[in-house]
Amino acid sequence: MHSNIRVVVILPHKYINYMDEELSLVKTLYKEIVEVYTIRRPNPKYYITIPVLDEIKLLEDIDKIIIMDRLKPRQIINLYRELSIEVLDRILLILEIFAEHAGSREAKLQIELARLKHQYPLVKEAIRVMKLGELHGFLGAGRYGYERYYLMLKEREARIRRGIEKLRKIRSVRRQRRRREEAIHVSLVGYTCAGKTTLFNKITGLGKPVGPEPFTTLQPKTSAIMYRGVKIYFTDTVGFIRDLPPEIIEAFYATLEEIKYSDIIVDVIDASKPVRDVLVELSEALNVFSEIGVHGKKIIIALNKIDLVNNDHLITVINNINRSINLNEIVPISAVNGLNIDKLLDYIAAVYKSGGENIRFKVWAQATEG
Ligand SMILES: Nc1nc2c(ncn2[C@@H]2O[C@H](COP(=O)(O)OP(=O)(O)O)[C@@H](O)[C@H]2O)c(=O)[nH]1
Ligand SMILES: [Mg+2]
Repeated sequence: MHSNIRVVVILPHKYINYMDEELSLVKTLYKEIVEVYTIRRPNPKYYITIPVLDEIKLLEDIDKIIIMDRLKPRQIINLYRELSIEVLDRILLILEIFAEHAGSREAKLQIELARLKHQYPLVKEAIRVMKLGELHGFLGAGRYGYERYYLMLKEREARIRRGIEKLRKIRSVRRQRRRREEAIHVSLVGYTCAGKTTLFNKITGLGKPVGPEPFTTLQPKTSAIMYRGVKIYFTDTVGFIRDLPPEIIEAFYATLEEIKYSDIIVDVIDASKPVRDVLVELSEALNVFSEIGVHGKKIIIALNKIDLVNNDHLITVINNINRSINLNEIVPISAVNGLNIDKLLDYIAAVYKSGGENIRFKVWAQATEG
C-alpha cells in the first residue's frame, strides 16, 4: 500500500454505475484520492478533456494520475509531457493489485510478463516521439535510450517465459508438500467491494494471530487464527474484478490459483445488491473456479452487508441462490458489525472436523434477528 501518495482518478462514463467498485479498486492501493473526474467523451490527444486537464494542473502535490480505462500510448505520453507525473491506466493499476496478492513465483512472473507486454507499445511510441523531440525521464529509460530499453525488455521477456516453463514442471511437487500441514486453509473470494478485506480483518483480529509460517510467507495476505482448537488460515485473495481486460487474464488466473490449495472457499457476496447482480456474480465466480481448475472444493457463500438489507430482500436472495445452484451453504453476515462471524467460523470448523462432508447449516433464519 502506498499510504501517502496523492492521486487523481479519472473515471470513464461507462463505469458510472460501478463508481464504488472502481474507486474501491483504487483505494486498495491508494488511500489518498484528491479528486475524481468523470469523462464522457475522451480527448483523442490526452484522453482527459482540456478543461479537466487545466483543473488538474491547478491541484497541488499530486503524485499520480489514475485513469480507469484503456489509453493509447500516444495519450499516455502526451499526458506525461503535460503533467510530468506518473500516469497509470486501469491495466497497470490492476496489475499492481495482483502483485500485492501474488503468492507463487509463477503468479509474480505472469504479472511481470503482462506488464512487459503492456510496455512495448509505449516504448515504441516513445521511440517515435524521441525522433521528433525531447522526452525527459519517461519510463525512466532516458539514459539508455528507448531502442536499447526495448531490447532489454525483449530479453527479460524471454527470461520470464523460461522461468514460467520451469515452474510448471515442478508445480505438482509443491502442491503435495503443502498438503501435509495440519491446519485448514480458507480463501476469501468475491468481487471488488464485496467486503473481503473487511471480513479478513474482522476475523484475524478476533483470535490471537498465529505467527509467520511457510504458508504465510508464501501468500502475502494470509493470516491464521486458532478457533475452537482448530488452526485456520485465511487468505484475502485478489478476488474478482469487473470488466477484467483480457490481456491480463493469465496473470489473474495465476494470482488466484492459490485457492486451489485451500480446503474451503468462502465466496463473499454483497447481499445489498439487486438479486440479479448477486446471481450473475455467483455464476461468474463458479466459472472462474472451473477455469482455474478448482474441483470438489467446499464453497461457502457469505452473504455480506446484511446490515443494509431488510429480511424480505435477504430471503429473496437466498431463495434465488438455492433455486439457481445446488449449493446451499449460505451464511448471511455483516463483516462491519461482526454479525454471524462466529457462525461462519463454526461452520468452517465443523466442515473441517467432519472431513469435508456436506453439512447443512441453516443459520440464515436467525440472521436478521434483532
Ligand atoms: N454496510 C456494510 N458495509 C460493509 C460491510 N463489509 C464491508 N463493507 C464496506 O464495503 C466496502 C468495501 O469493503 P472491502 O472489505 O474493501 O471490500 P473488498 O474489495 O471485497 O476487499 C468498504 O467501504 C466497507 O466498509 C458490511 O458488512 N456492511
Ligand atoms: Mg480488498
